[in-house]
Amino acid sequence: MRIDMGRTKDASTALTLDQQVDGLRTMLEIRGFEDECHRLFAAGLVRGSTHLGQGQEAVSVGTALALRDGDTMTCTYRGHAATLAMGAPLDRSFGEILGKAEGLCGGKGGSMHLTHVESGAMGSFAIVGGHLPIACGFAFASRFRGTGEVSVCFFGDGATNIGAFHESMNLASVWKLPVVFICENNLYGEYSPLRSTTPLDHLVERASSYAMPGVQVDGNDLMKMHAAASEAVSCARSGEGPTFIEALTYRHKGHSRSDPAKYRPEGELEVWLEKDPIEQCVQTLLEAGVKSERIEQVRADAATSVAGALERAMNWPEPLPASRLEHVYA
Ligand SMILES: Cc1ncc(C[n+]2csc(CCOP(=O)(O)OP(=O)(O)O)c2C)c(N)n1
Ligand SMILES: [Mg+2]
Repeated sequence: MRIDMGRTKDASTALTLDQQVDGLRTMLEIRGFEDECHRLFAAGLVRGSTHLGQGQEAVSVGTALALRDGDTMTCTYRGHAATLAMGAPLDRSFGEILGKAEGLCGGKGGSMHLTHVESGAMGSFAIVGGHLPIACGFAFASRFRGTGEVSVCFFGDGATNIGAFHESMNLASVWKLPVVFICENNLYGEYSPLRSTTPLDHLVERASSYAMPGVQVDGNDLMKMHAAASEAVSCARSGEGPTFIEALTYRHKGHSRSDPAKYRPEGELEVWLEKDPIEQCVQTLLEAGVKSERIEQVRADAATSVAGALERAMNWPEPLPASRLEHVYA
């Protein structure tokens, strides 16, 4: 489903095979990172909570492949994939989750607040919808400075019922801000199915209220996700204003660490496991002529880099007690 609002040009660019293989490697590293997070939490090595997004990796990775240096990204507490896809280092991300001083935020933010400004990952936000106005702010700053940077904002289906979502969509459209709103529709907000909280089957329809182009895309397909994001990013960069992307996807695990996801109908998870973005990408690459040995090497490389990063992070020292009042507001 598409809402064009007068936009007719297809400004998307296709990924080369090498870029697709790189995308696969990043998705594998993110999956490995999150599987390890699950294990670390279960082992009691981490304080706080965590919101895993196994199954949603192609949304972040496909989008990040459409960005360039200087572009900014804001995301939610389910933000490991988005932050790593932008280029945050694996070891310092593990360090953050483990509360180490070398962590991305000095170990003070934890799983819900991964931030790596150097790669444009401007923050993970735990208040649902709270970062959409901030994404508009980054877009406004880019336009004001004339630097051509694009602001990309990831949020969930549940966030589209929050006031800040509507205010941000409205303002971005009126001011034609260079922002791309990417809704990761994983069918649930916490334990509630989408239709029990939202009167729409297709969230992309929300775009039309704000005279904004919108597109619904298979968020489990790396190449389709990249095509949708690259078109939206290119339009934003050339002054055509914002786009709303509804990426259809699914989280394999429950809402957070403590949720066994018993509310899901029987068989639903299995249907989505068949549409796993990683295995779908592998299949596409094999059909495009990439040798299976190369794929196996990428899998092995990703596993090695995740294991190495975790080992380094585990060996880092705990923060010094004196650092507890640094970087906090009194
Ligand atoms: C303003 C606000 N209200 C309620 C919550 C509690 N809460 C945390 S996650 C969540 C569900 C959000 O669902 P969705 O936007 O679909 O994102 P998902 O968790 O599926 O990625 C809620 C209601 C919150 N963090 N912030
Ligand atoms: Mg959701």
